[in-house]
Amino acid sequence: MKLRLVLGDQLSLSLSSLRDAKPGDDIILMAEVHEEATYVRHHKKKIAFLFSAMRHFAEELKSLGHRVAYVKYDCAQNTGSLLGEVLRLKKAEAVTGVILTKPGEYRLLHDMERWQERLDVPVELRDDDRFLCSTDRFQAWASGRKSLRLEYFYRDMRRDHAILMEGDKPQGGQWNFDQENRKSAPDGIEVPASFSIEPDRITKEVLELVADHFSEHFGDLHPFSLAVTREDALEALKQFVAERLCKFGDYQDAMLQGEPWMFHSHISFYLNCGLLLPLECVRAAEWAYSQGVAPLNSVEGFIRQIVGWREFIRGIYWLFMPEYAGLNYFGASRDLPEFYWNGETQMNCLRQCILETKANAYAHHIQRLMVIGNFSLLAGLAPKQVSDWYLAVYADAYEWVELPNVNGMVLFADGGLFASKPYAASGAYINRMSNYCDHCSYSHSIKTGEKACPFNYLYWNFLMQNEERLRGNPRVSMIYRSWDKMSESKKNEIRSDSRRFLTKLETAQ
Ligand code: FAD
Ligand code: DLZ
Ligand code: SF4
Repeated sequence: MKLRLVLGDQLSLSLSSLRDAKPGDDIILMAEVHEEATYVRHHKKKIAFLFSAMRHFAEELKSLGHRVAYVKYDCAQNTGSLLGEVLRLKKAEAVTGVILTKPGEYRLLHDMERWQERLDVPVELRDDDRFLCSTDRFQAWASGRKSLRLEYFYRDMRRDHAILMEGDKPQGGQWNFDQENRKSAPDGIEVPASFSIEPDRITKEVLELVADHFSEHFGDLHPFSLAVTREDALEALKQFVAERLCKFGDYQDAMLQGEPWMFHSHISFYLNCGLLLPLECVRAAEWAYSQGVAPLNSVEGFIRQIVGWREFIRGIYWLFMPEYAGLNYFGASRDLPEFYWNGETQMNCLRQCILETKANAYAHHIQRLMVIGNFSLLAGLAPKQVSDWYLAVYADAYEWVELPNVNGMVLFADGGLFASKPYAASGAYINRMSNYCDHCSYSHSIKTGEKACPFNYLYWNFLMQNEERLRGNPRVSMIYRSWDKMSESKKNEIRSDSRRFLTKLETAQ
């Protein structure tokens, strides 16, 4: 009898470790364990989502005739670790081998590669083939290239999988419609509600467990309305395609006060734990284009996120780990401000994005990148602290996808392995893409002084502090020409405003 372990983010019937499982022959182990639930202090909603999705998946496996050993978090015999649970089950059953699918995080893979030393039966570690690009394929694509740029990778993926293609040409005559995807949203625009579903009996039980055991963790547990089964995750995808995909492209970068979900898909939770698979989401969007349900700029934009960014980011993670986690190109070292945990800041954009994160365990891409990420970069926050925060607070966060977004895209801690320049921006960008500034006690149009938007002076301060590393970058050098033309008194104001702001940030800790 083989013991097949299924992790919390491996909830797919097509999982490689389940592929040859015959109902009745083997035993499938799923375990809610202290080690995984606390290696960062995950958002309460993230834990509830995963535990409930795991319990529902176990029920589905049982209904297909499989034998499942499911260990609940509060089971008295629970050892608290995955290996502990494998050893315990092995002791109780006549296990002749252990079959695993490689996990999505390096720390756990590193552990599992040593499990053989602790187990006296063969341990088989299979690739996770729920992605469109294997780690070997990415390595081959990357090898010998001077720079790793999404665009070329993305085109190869479109060709490889015949996605939005007409023969060997992209549909619509161009690969990328990003230029058409940068509109701000008018006040009062109607945003269709995100998918939501009432907790069932299993979810209610999990919510109680999380409230009892994880009360110290960040985030609001209630209301809880995420899908926790494949069937409902497919409904969420269907609803996005029918109701929001048509405007996804236009408003992809837009932010509005009180509208956390906008026209995004909200499927990352489901994709990353395996309830949805990437190609089915892509085909659903292609279908919408073919039926005239959504325009090409939306469909291409959405598909680029999935077959482009999502696969590319994963490739980067496995290519550069474990060194990638320790990179710190700018030597940033400031502690994470307390307001990242409670939203208590006068900066309205940050307050909004953090409070929405606390409520939903979700923020959309531009909130993560251009508000919270931009601030983390300009304020020189320590990369490890920033990435631990992102890993904890979002229900879709696993290190393979979180870390390159943080260390590469947001903090440029990798020195530009795949981004050509840091995504640094002043308050003008946030004002252009949102209405947050209308509700802020700072003014985006004032550049220095007490009333000035802190992004304005922190932006120049960041460029000044990191001049040695950035002036030679062809995409930033023009900005330094503006800096060179600035008067000395203006530069001094920027320096002293930044010092005052950053000192206050530190003393508020
Ligand atoms: P949509 O905007 O509707 O996009 C569709 C899908 O494309 C997403 O569900 C996701 O699977 C994929 N996608 C889009 N952008 C990216 C990207 N940059 N990297 C990888 N996949 C992408 N995404 C995660 O899934 N987990 C994370 O932990 C995570 N951390 C992030 C941290 C930072 C600092 C930044 C800037 C981005 C991060 N992202 C992460 C990427 C992106 O913000 C989320 O995938 C997206 O907000 C999820 O919401 P959605 O499903 O509504 O996405
Ligand atoms: C994120 C998470 C949490 C909170 N809890 C569990 C758990 O109790 N049991 C489990 O098998 N997986 C859990 N996970 C997901 C794992 O952390 C994830 O599989 C690894 O980080 C690899 O991506
Ligand atoms: Fe954010 Fe500055 Fe606008 Fe305030 S003024 S909301 S701090 S960008």
